[in-house]
Amino acid sequence: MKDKRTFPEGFYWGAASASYQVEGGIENCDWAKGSRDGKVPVCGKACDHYNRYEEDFDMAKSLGHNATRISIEWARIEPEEGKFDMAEIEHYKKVLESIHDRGMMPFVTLWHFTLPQWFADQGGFENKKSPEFFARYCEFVVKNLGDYCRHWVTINEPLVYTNNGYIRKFWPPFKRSLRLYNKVFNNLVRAHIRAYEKIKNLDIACEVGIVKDNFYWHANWNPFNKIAALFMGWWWNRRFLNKIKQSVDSIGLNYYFHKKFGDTATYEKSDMGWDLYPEGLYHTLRELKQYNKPLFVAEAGIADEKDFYREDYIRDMLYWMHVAIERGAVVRGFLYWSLLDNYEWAHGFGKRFGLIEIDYENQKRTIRKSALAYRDICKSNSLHT
Ligand code: IFM
Repeated sequence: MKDKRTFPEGFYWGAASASYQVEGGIENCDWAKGSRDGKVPVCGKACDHYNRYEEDFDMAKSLGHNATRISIEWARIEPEEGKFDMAEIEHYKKVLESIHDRGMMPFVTLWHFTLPQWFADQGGFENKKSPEFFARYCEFVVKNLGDYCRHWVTINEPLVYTNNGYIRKFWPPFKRSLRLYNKVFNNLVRAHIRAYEKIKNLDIACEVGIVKDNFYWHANWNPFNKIAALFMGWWWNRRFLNKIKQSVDSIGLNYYFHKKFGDTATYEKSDMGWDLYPEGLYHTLRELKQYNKPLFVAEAGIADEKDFYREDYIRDMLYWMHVAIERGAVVRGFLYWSLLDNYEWAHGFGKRFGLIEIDYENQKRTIRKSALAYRDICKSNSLHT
């Protein structure tokens, strides 16, 4: 007989996306400049989600989702330093209303990698004034949209940002400098804390969290490898969180990677070439238990154009998430990355993470088979294993 695993009552089920990756038409940010300079792929119209969000949320609802994660584009809200665009606030108000109208709970990220060009021109998060700039923007958004959202996230994946932008030269601002890396890391810590204070001053009852990009770091028998895994657990997973832990109400986990030092095994891989290691979700959730904050999986997903692995990968991750819950992790939701195929940053549109396939020629949306399997889990709030 099949084993039925039921998730906590009121569990949030859905998918995540981010403004620049899906909306289209954002030209006044550092990524758009990077594409004009030929350093990253052009994003252009992306999925035209800016105009098609109702159709997209209809599909999410039909897939049994009761939650969705979006982000607000800073460059739209504050296109020039200190000048805020109320028409864009109205736009996001409509977006949030349309999420609520479909019975879904919005989780909103205030900053998901892209910087307004005016801010990038002043050094972005290298600038010592950057925490204040960021907090002022966050305060403005929450003042104007606070009635429509209770779950705010300040920053998405701070270490991915610092690593790709300041070590690997892979993302704007395409630099390699440990000094700047540290500076940006520290300013992101301050930016989060300052934004947290300002948002909580406006509305003490809303939830303000962070979304952290954690790996499952593990090792074979070798003690040096074990030390390497322990060090990386601190360096990558916990160092940022330890600095902001007094100023978060919840922690969102993005889980994509495991790294086993001294490993000789081979694994099935996604189209990104990333190992499929669903058990890592259990370990990364367990590691976050020490912060005593409610957790949610803010992203976990797979690039899989043929939709060959996705259903099993989701099911396996949910199995491990359930084990983590059984063993005491307070997990309140799972947001698959991503609702739609989208712009995968330096990889462009070729990598397809979506529950919904996008034909970029005509913007046609097609629900993938795996999305229907996930729908059954979302609707029944349970997993049959
Ligand atoms: O597409 C990204 C997203 O913007 C942040 N988390 C990881 C995803 C897949 O790489």
